[in-house]
Amino acid sequence: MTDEHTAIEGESGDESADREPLFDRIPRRNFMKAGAAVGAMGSLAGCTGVLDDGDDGLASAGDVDAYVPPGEHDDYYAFLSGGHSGEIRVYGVPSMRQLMRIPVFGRESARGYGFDDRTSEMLEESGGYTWGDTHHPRISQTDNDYDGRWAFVNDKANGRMARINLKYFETDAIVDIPNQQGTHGACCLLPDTKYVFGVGEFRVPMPNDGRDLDDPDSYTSTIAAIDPETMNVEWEVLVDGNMDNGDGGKDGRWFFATGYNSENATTVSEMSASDTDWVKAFDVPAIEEAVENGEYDEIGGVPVVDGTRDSPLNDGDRPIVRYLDVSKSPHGVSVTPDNKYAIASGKLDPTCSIIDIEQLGEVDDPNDAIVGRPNLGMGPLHTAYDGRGHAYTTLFIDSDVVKWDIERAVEAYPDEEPEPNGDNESPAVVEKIDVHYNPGHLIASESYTADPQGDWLISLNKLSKDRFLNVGPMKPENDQLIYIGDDEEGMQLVKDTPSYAEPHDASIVSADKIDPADVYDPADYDEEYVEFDESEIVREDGRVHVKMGSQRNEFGFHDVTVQEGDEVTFTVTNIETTQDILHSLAIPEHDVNIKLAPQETREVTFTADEPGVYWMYCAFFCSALHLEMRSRLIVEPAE
Ligand code: K7E
Ligand code: CUA
Repeated sequence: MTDEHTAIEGESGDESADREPLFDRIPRRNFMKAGAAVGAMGSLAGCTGVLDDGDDGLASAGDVDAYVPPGEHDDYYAFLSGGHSGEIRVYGVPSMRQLMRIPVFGRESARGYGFDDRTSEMLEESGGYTWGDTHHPRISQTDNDYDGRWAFVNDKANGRMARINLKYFETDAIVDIPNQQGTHGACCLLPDTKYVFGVGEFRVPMPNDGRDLDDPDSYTSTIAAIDPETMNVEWEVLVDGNMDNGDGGKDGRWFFATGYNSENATTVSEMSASDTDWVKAFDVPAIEEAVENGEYDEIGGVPVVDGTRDSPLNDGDRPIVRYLDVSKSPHGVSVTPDNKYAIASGKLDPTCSIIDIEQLGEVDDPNDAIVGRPNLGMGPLHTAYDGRGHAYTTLFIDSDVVKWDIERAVEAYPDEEPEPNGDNESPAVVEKIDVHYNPGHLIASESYTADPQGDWLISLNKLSKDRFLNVGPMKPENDQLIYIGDDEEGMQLVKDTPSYAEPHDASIVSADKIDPADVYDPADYDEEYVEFDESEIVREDGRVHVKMGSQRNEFGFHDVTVQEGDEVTFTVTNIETTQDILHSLAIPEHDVNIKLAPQETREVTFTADEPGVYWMYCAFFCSALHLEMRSRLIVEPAE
């Protein structure tokens, strides 16, 4: 992923990329997996022993050092969704410093996102909505490991999926998924990210064109299989009931989705009436075969395969969708690192359901593939893994993270499992830690791969209550960092991190698996690169095309004169090759604002509709003469 520009040494003399990471990465990883003493880790890290073991719930014991000194780098990137702020946030782990924000579904002025022609057209063509609701950031994998290419994230609000290019940490594609109203779950089919799946949550008439308005029994939802390269929807499968979260298996065969409304209801009490709902297991190669054989209807421009229970495609020996009965309104589902089990969390029931993936392909009754139902506590939502055989599940109602032993839960089922009443825990429970408060997702480092690192876990808590300075009625949420690398000491709460509304899921990726560029490569975009001394103005029938370079501290033209009513396009290149040196083009009273990182070109088109003088200026502080970096746009009155 490198190119000739990334190696350029800047005038700012930044050497930080060459520094040693905080912890010695190679030996650390193996010995943490073996559950070595934190003291040993501390000596590597120059540990200072920062935690007390008071009874305030802060930490049980030990001295985990999550301190990352100034100038040092973190070991991991964490990609957190931003919920209805419509973005992705990038944190460093373990420092929990926020490193960057990536706008996805909404305009964002600091990055000029949704202001230049390219990104505003992308937002327009994917529906023209001004906001989105990101929940599940998933990172592309090759051979069940992060490959550093892309992040994907859903839009629960408007049924879309976006792709973020991890060379530039920017959104480069958005698809408006046909036939889906709310796309909730998002995940990849592994080992090689053959598809990105969007899981449709809201059941609607199919197609939703005014038919069946008051006939909720006929509403349906679909999963959509999206090609990660083209971002085209390849096919969809229509099912009974709604769907919620999803996870793809690691050997290319199965995809799992939970659902909470097998009742086909439209009110909350009806939706939670039944004692069981489904996990649906989609047999991907069988679906692909049905598509190849033309066994689908084309709806909304995509092949839609019928995966409802009565479908003939679910009749033979190889049903395309298997419906498993699990306890009431399951929420999260995630596949274990070894691809042995899919674990679905009960939400309105204190158990998780463990599905044996191998047996799923063999048994006649899919319910026979359920091999465990540990009673964990109140409100299990999501589950993550440490690669040492433990699962970690958030308990929303109890405000706990529960650590449990997966194989022990399988052994205990059904005879040793207590009645699920919340008081008696499964013998599989190893320990619980209080979190503050009411966790939704949790994520462990590289938990979605075949090889989790087993050191850090973030609990994404919905409420912070009084743990931070009061900032008014809307409180920050609280992302808590928990050390899970020591099975003897147990889980240790290390850090509270206030966060803006609202992270749902996250992915934590080793820093060395992502290789972002320092400057743009003009070969990666279509806009014309404009050298500073080749700046030119092209005029044609009421259209003015200004092509100009920019550098410290001037634009290619000091004055640009146009006529009132002209349609004006600026193509502007930042010709700098020095990392960190950004310029921008801001034009007051014309809503023009484009960001230009080194070697980047952006284009913006607008109408000059008011005569007058407008100072075009650079909005990034680029040098001591930054304030002087401005030119005039002169709009002459129409005759
Ligand atoms: Cu549980 Cu959208 Cu993954 Cu929120 S979902 S918490
Ligand atoms: Cu260029 Cu400020």
